[in-house]
Amino acid sequence: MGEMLREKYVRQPTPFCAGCGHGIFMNAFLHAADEMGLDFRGTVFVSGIGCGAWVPSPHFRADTLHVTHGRAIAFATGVKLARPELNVVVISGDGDIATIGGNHLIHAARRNVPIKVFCLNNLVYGMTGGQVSATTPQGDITSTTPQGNPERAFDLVALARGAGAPYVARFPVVRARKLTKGIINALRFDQFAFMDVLSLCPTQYGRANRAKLGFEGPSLIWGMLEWQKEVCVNREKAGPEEMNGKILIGEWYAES
Ligand SMILES: Cc1ncc(C[n+]2csc(CCOP(=O)(O)OP(=O)(O)O)c2C)c(N)n1
Repeated sequence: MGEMLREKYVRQPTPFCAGCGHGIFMNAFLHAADEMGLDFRGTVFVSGIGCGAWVPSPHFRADTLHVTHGRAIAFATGVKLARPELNVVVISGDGDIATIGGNHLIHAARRNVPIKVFCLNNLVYGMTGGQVSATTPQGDITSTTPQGNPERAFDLVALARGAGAPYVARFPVVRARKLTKGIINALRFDQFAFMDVLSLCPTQYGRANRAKLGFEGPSLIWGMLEWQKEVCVNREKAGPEEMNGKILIGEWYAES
């Protein structure tokens, strides 16, 4: 992160592991905020518990609410109801937003609560030891599924769209410029906006799945970034054959 951005928006050094995708998201978010002139004094950031929840709180020089695991969207809804003039932005992990807190996500989408939700999806519960999450792909190894996850994973874009979210996006951290532009679009959107941010957890998910998924290269982190590039395809450019077995990225606006 540039010196200028750090001085302007960040209070203290972050605790993220080397190669953590949440750090890449944080950098993209602050670039987006600076580019669009997001008013940090008129914005409240809400997060639950987990490594992803640490992105805004205690780091951002803004009002931040660090709340119970799984309840970030519920608190954010309360803030928006009480102070509708504030921008309310939720930044938290996939465990927080889509697993223990999944019910709040679908109802906020259904109600079209005008808040912005960024789900930092690293496919596991990173902070507490790499347990299986509702977004862990079937067959992948975690500390609680050492022989492979027997369950299907949520497709968070399909879930949020199905629940009625008028703006849904998905971007991987390896595509930092696309991610930054998407963050600007989400923050400018005047209704409920949801982004599935494909983050990376080298420490928990990466080490456990290195052999299975072939994270090759000079380092594990390099291998994971290359893997993101390979599996993600732009929803607007890909033909039906290119989409097979891939993760679609881009933006989905509901027909109004
Ligand atoms: C009610 C409750 N259940 C469980 C926990 C323990 N806990 C803290 S963070 C966390 C998982 C975090 O995973 P995620 O939200 O995906 O964030 P990450 O650390 O991967 O960024 C769990 C299970 C808790 N703090 N509170």
